[in-house]
Amino acid sequence: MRLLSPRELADALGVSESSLKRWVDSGKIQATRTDGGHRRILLSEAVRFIRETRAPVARPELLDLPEVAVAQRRAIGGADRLLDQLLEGDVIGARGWLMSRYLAGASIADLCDGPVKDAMYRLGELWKHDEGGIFIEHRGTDVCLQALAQLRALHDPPADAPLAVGGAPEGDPYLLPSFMAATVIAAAGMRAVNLGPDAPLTAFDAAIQHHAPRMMWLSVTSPLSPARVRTTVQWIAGLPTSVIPIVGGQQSAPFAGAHPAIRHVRSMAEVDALAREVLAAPASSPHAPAVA
Ligand code: B12
Repeated sequence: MRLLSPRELADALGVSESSLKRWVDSGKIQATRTDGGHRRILLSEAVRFIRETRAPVARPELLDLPEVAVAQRRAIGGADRLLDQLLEGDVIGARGWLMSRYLAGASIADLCDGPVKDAMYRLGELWKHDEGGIFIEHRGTDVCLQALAQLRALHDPPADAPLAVGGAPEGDPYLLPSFMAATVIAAAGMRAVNLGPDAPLTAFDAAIQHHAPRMMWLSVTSPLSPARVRTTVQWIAGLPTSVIPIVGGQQSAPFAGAHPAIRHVRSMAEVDALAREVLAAPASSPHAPAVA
């Protein structure tokens, strides 16, 4: 991740270098020192500071966020603007829109549960009766993924952080919900391995064996037959008790109450809360199962 000098961050924020150095020396901004004793600030730390203090960013391009400058020039706009950007395939616009909201303090979970989900639902409603809709839906999905990937890249949990694996079941083509879960989990501080869409249970088995995760998420958007639900529930029941199984998504209702180990949740805010719960629990402690 990029390291900034106090001068670079000061210029980006439109403050003096001496103020910036004072904030570093008083601990408001964490910094490391080079061999020569110069202060260096991780981009993720600069972003944390901006979010927490609501500091305006005068020159976002100096933080490698030129799309935020574009969003500022366009005065960001409300949720309708995001929908327009998805409909037009405007990656720069959507990245700037989301990053601006994030810098202004919105959490990734709230952005996913709110404006991104709303825009994708509205896009689906606009295009569901049209042949061209499939193209628009795929492109809108890709624009969202690119914007979320930029937010995910700001979070780099340590190599020894607890890990979660997840994805969407075999035959389920939906990319966005599982990527959102991975992004929210990484932002909470866990490592996340996203198997993506169309992942057979054997792929989950291999990932669980390889990574020994503390959490597993299953994102169900395409309806599953009752027989598939039964098989999947049995598979979840056979997981090591050290793994918390979370199931969510538009077509996940049949999993609610299907087994005491399953945590059936509806939103990315709940995924965020569960990830933070795992991070707060000691590695060896058994996780009390709960049913929503
Ligand atoms: C993009 C899209 C597609 C794209 C997918 C591209 C891709 N690779 O991802 C394509 C074109 C492939 C597609 C295909 C189809 N689609 Co489609 N699609 C959509 C659309 C517009 C957006 C989906 C999306 O990304 N939503 C955004 C996400 C973020 O919302 P979400 O899934 O609800 O996730 C939120 C929560 O549910 C929760 N959550 C989700 N997962 C998880 C997981 C965990 C662990 C947790 C805790 C929470 C959680 O958090 C998220 C954020 O709040 C939706 C509209 C809609 N209402 O969603 C239709 C929609 C889902 N599709 C629909 C249909 C009908 C189809 C097709 C059958 C069309 C056809 N005739 O072929 C096919 C079926 C594909 C299949 N094999 O199942 C219908 C489904 C109707 C129904 N209820 O059954 C919808 C609702 C459109 C509509 N209004 O009619 N689709």
